Amino acid sequence: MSTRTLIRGGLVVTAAEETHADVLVEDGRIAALAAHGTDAARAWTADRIIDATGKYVIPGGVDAHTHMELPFGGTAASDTFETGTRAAAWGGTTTIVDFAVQSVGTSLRDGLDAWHAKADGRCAVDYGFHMILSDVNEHSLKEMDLLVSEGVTSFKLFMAYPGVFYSDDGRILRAMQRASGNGGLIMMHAENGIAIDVLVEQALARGETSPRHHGEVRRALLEAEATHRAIQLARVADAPLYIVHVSAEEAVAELVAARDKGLPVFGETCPQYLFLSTDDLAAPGFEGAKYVCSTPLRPKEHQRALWRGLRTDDLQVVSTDHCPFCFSGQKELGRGDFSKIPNGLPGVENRMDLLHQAVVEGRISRRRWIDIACAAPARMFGLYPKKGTLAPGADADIVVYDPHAEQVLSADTHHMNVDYSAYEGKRITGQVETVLSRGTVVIDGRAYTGRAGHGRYTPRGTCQYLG
Ligand code: DUC
Ligand code: ZN
Ligand code: ZN
Ligand code: ZN
Repeated sequence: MSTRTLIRGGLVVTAAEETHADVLVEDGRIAALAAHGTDAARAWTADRIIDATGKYVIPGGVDAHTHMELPFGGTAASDTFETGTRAAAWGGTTTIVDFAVQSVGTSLRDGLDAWHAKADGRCAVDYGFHMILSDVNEHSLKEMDLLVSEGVTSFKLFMAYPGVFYSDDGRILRAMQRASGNGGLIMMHAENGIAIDVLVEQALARGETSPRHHGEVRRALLEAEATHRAIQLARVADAPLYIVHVSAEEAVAELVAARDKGLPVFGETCPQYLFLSTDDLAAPGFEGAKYVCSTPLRPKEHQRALWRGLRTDDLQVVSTDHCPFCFSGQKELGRGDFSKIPNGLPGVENRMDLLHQAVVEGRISRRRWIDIACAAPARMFGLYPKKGTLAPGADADIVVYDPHAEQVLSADTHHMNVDYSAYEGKRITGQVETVLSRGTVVIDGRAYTGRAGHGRYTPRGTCQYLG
């Protein structure tokens, strides 16, 4: 049975253009777009008509960096694939790319199977996987080729977290060389973890145990140094490189320098680095634990370089690094020792709104909003144009966005499974009204109408930024 939905009268915004157009959806895909009011559009019939007059019609968000259920520091991220993807839908994100984890001593296959077991049949929106490499060896290097051919085309390595996820320079180089040959994209957590661990030990010995010291020991210079080193290793391996969660101005400068040389180096930042700062980390008592993530929040002055990088396309993607831990019982594990606070912030539900707020404030254009939140992540990770745009043949992942609605972000009203909001009390102009995932209405005028298991695993192609 064919079902047709017509989204009528809105301003269609993609990364490439803005047009007053009607969008016809058939069998889960976009069948056609036609200028609003034209004979072609008027002739369309549909089972359901969604009136988008005065609203934006935008592609569903693509959040290319989430950690549902991630085991970390003796606990696990509090959003499951079910709760986290539902929250994503509420926030206008219709695709996530989460990180499957290879544990030390196990294969990539085991890690990937384990993450499929967590996610399959539970997600509200579509999902793909990157693979975290924790144990680079002959076997796992060979497995990378297989994963690329199966649609897991990107691999995260850590220069931080010695003893957990960490890879030394030799292992990093080998993985980059492999990626150079098989079309994979290396994603780097660029912080010098060996040096940071020394500073952690020294800080704790001085009795500096509160959350703000997390930000102090994870020095911006050590993010910049690791970023620089990762770029040089990628040059030696002749491999493209994507730096995740860039937070320091000095790291942006490394990216700019590499890109000015024409190197295939890409960068991502996250809303927490654009909107929050060490002021939040230094909140009274133990409240700052809510803002402990790595890379850490930086002094406000760094934000200018991040916004500039987004405008100049030296940073291409904004994703959330969504990795929530409840304050009660989880963040509290680090009372008296900041190094035991599980690292991560909630945000999968807030990204589209926070970036729209940046449009309202004149920091980025409306089309750039859609680029950094939808189109660029889809291109970066081989999902475009199925995801990330509105065009005939694309999946009908569509958000009707009310640019005039006023909302206040709060844990009282959010849908993420976490007991605080990193943006508590923040006023946002703009709100998601209706969301379609492959043509199915999953948010209907601020009501959830989706279901666990609607979301499908989505294998990916290789990075579409490369020639
Ligand atoms: N950073 C975080 O904040 N959380 C999970 C892993 C990471 O690299
Ligand atoms: Zn119109
Ligand atoms: Zn990371
Ligand atoms: Zn992460």
